[in-house]
Amino acid sequence: MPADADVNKIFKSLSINLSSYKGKDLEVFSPIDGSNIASIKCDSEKSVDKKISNSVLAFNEWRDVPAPKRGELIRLFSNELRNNKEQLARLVTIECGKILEEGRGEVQEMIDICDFAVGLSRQLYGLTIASERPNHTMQETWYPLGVIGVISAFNFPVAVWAWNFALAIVCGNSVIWKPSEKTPLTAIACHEIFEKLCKKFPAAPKNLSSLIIGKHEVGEQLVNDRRIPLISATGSSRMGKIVGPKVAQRFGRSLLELGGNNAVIATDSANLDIALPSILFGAVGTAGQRCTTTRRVFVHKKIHDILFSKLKNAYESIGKNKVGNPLDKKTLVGPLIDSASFDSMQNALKRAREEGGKVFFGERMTTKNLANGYYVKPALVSMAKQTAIVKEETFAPILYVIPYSTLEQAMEWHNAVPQGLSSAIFTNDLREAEYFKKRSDCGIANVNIGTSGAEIGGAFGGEKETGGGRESGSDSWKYYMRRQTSTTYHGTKAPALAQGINFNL
Ligand code: UN1
Repeated sequence: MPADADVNKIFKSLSINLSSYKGKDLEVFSPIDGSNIASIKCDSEKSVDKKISNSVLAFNEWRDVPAPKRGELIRLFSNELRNNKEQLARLVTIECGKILEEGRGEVQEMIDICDFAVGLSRQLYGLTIASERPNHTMQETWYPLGVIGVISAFNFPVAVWAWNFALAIVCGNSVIWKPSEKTPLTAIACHEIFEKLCKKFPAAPKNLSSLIIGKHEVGEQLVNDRRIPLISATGSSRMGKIVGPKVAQRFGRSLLELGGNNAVIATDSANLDIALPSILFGAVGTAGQRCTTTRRVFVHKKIHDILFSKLKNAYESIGKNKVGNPLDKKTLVGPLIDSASFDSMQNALKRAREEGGKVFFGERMTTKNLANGYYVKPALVSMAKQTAIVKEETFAPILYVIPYSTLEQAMEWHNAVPQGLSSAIFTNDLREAEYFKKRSDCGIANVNIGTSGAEIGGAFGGEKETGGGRESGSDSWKYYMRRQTSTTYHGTKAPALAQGINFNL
């Protein structure tokens, strides 16, 4: 079926009428075959402004709805996601090109964070703190923040939004979402499913969720608007370097989840049956377009040749049989998002060769009937050392493999990149594992598990140019609330002053 007919069928089965979104501003293409799947209207400066005002009104009502009731709305939303998992997964695949199995994983990630948020809605705990003064009660309470702006990227078009959305909503906020201009359709689908639900949920105010479609200008408008106390943005470090300071300038908060240049260290005690599949999924899964993708492997020189030859065999067979239409069951690697992404991959491989690397595979493949899709054989690059190109994040399936002699040296190379998102060690040696966790400068440090595919229960994010934000599980919900300390006096005489200060007439 042509991709646009497939998209129309999905929206029909979701009972979503796309007509109010149709327009001439934004052409949406499927990376599967480069075909045009929709023409969409963009928001104007005026309509964005109106949506922000409406979102403030929604917040003013929603903040007073009891948190467990807010959780009930998210529980109903997760039911809708469960019921429509297959259609949504297919839409994710058609719009961003990841294989259907990973499209399903993405929808599952939304369901999981909704479940987490439902439980959280009864656990937004504060503290009671011992006061130094008699008859004083000191408390710390969390209150909702306001309108939360979410800017999401094409590679996880709905899951990362859901991490922010589900938590922000149970915390009592309203949300404005600006999805990537490459993936507006999945955003429209999720937003509309939520909208329909809100209409049947009397406690939900109008415009609890708002969607803004457009290019970077509309994103910038959100970033600069003082009515939005938190901007949560996912994308490149280049984007984060613009967003972070702009939000800070108006004393807003930002939650940034930016680039990664994630590495694996394979020590001489590594179990290769564990290391090999983990490195492969991390490096070629989602066609190398995850922020957690494995981009560098430091291999102990004793096992370098054997691991490299196993990797090479695996890459060869993936390149031969497993790259293709992401809707086909046997495919493991779908297309790159677009031609610009292909060009940046080829450019990186050229630089890798110039810097002394030996490049295997990485070339474009033409796939029957999909001539306008950018399909590549994932590239494997043997490097003697970590050169300049290895330190850059190229958002494509390129894996640099570098031998090392001591773990200290590998650790130093590991940390010598601007980004600090995810990392992993493969070892059977407890001391090496603990040393690695202590020294890795990343937000995520795994042992005998690859760099990508984190569960929602942990806090997700990283240090340095990854932006420092933490989304999803653990106590990330605190980003979406403001903390208030309150001391109450319940004595009968004039209250004592703190620090024992006397101030008597
Ligand atoms: C991203 O690429 O922006 O850990 C998010 C993972 C996924 C999320 C990736 N759960 O790979």
